[in-house]
Amino acid sequence: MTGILDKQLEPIVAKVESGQRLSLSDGLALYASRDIFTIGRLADHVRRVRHGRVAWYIANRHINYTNVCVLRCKFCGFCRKPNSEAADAYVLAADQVVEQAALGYADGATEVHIVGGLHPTLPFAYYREIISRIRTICPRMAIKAFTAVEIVHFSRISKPRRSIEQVLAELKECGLDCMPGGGAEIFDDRVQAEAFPYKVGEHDWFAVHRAAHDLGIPTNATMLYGHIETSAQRLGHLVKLREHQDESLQRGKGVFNCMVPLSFVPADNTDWADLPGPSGLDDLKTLAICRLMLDNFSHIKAFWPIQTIKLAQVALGWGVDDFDGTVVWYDITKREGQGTHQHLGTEQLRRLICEAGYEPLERDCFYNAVERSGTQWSLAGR
Ligand code: V47
Repeated sequence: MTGILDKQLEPIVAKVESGQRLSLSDGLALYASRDIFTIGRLADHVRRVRHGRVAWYIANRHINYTNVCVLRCKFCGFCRKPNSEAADAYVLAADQVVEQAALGYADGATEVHIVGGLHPTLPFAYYREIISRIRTICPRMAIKAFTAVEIVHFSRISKPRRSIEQVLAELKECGLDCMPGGGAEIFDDRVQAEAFPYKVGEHDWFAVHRAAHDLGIPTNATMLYGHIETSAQRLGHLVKLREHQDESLQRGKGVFNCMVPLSFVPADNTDWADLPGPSGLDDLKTLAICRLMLDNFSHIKAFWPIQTIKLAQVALGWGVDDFDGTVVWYDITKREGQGTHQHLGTEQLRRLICEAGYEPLERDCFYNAVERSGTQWSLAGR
């Protein structure tokens, strides 16, 4: 690569070009550098080697079954206290969850993404029921559900109490296909004590993902960045994910399908309402650094309700290969002016990807190419 303005980046560029793994201190040098265009071009180089000009997108539907949560995470504007008087606290009945999934299925969604708060009284039977009924009514739709934090909660509230492995095995038996990456936040004790002291930390998060991978359930990974954490803490987080992925790849069952960096969105009703979120440049740099550090992850996702549509478009040139998704309804974060209805049609997604200079390719939950005609779809070549 020519035209590197920051000479400190030259050895890092050489390492990436020769396929060598970057160290945590290489990551720190990338964060410290103001030569963001070299970082972007380098991440784009790695992305092109893996995916050419293809940008994946998915027809999916999110369902957030409750915003009632026993946790109090500083960044979270979604949760409502148990027994809260808040008019907008809600719990969807199993029928409502299944109905929303069925609407998505009829509309051609290939994946449903189900997560919610840690509700104090919903029994484990509720979660089993929604997965089993969706499996029966929507046989071809992938069910991606429950973060590691919810899985630990289910293990604690189930009667008789179940281990993490038992919870996952039962949910898999009911029809769970895949798990999202939420709840990871930042793997650092100091940040956890300050920002999410009551949530499970890295030990349990990894224990759940290890157990899922051993059962052949693929999962995603996330990092919530741009609040109180340092660059070194972000990089520590990425290195831990990379090490876990090495182990999972070696065991040869389930792995992390993709990395979803989540840009902190200050939310009105929280302690952190006045904390500034990361700048657009920090977003791009972080997405690029995820691509460069996570050399054993196939996919880096821009989730547009969090990254914004325009940044997700630009991010396709900064290491991102996955522009997720049709979404339809999302309650966890709301950027200015957005309500819970957060929807892009598949034609809009294709247009946005083309406008950014990439080739749109629809995928299913497992990154198989999808051929679509309206609401009808099949896997390419099958
Ligand atoms: O775990 C909460 C984050 C996550 C805020 O796996 C916030 O494909 C920014 O994990 N600002 C849930 N982020 C969402 C999530 C996710 C989303 C899309 C796709 C996938 C996937 C996973 O949202 C939480 C937390 O880290 N979050 N509050 C906030 N104010």
